[in-house]
Amino acid sequence: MRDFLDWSIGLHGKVDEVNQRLMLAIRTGQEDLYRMSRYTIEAGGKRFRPLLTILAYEISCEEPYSNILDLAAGYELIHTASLIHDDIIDNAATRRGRPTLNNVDGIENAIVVGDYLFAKAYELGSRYGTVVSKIMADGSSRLAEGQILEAVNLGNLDLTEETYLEIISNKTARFFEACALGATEAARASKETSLALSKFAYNLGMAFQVTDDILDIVGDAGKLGKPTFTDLRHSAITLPLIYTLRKVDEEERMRIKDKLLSGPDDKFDLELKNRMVQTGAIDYSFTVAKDFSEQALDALKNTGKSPDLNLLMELAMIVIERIEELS
Ligand code: GRG
Repeated sequence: MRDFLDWSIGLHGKVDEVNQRLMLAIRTGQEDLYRMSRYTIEAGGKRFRPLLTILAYEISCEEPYSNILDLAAGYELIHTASLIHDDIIDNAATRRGRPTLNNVDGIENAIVVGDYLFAKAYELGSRYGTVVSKIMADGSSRLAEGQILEAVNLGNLDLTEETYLEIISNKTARFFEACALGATEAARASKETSLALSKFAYNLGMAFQVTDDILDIVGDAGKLGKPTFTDLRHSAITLPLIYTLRKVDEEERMRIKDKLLSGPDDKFDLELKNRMVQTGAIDYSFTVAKDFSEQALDALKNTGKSPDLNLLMELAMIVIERIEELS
């Protein structure tokens, strides 16, 4: 079975070029701002969004991918800014296998670094014209909408699967979609190509986020580079919990609710994880993730054949195979 690292081996050159653009974009004479910005950029990450942007561009036109590197870097900057702000909100201690920026340089500085990266992202996006800038802005607005919809539903054990899907659609999938849409617009792709790639990216994002939520429960913290059970600790209601609550009786439901709202409890985390396995909640969530991955593959079925298309198709499979790899 191939994992994400195997998948990206042939793309290391592209990742290096994206990293160079990122370093150029964040350059500033304000040394502390530069150091803090570099800290988060150098922590790495999978660079999913820039790679998706580059591959979508290459599939859409014959131009060299160097044309799209700034946009790819712009998307990564928005993503990184959102992670910095997310870590502040969650008071998270580690990210990408390192102490978070809020942990190292304090919340006040981390807020500003997030804002700075966000501003620099738009500087890069603006090089591609107003339509691409608007696509970028729409993707970012959806991130904020998803984050707030999630926040106002923290601890809401009546959250429906439908609202959960709306949250992850906004906070993850729409941004993946924006990467593909920005790339196809910059490439002046046909409507069909643009639709196929954006549909692929959206469903990939959905599969990715459902998988992420499963891994938060069954994942191995060491392999993930971040702690597990963070959703439960922050009362974020995700699909495995929604399904479990549907399956248990009222008494157990009340007990889970009390326990979740009464603060961290390692023993209860493990107990709940076991219940999620027993009730079939993990299997069900996996089926949902798989369904999105299949829809992603389906979107590309009439797009022809090319090595880049094969890479995207493999990605849609690898995204859900992460569950075995990382748990
Ligand atoms: C508009 C900048 C901005 C912020 C809006 C805080 C916030 C409000 C949004 C955060 C939304 C959020 C945390 C979405 C989760 C997205 C996600 C799946 C993160 C993990 O992505 P990976 O696994 O991370 O690609 P790496 O580290 O590999 O890049």
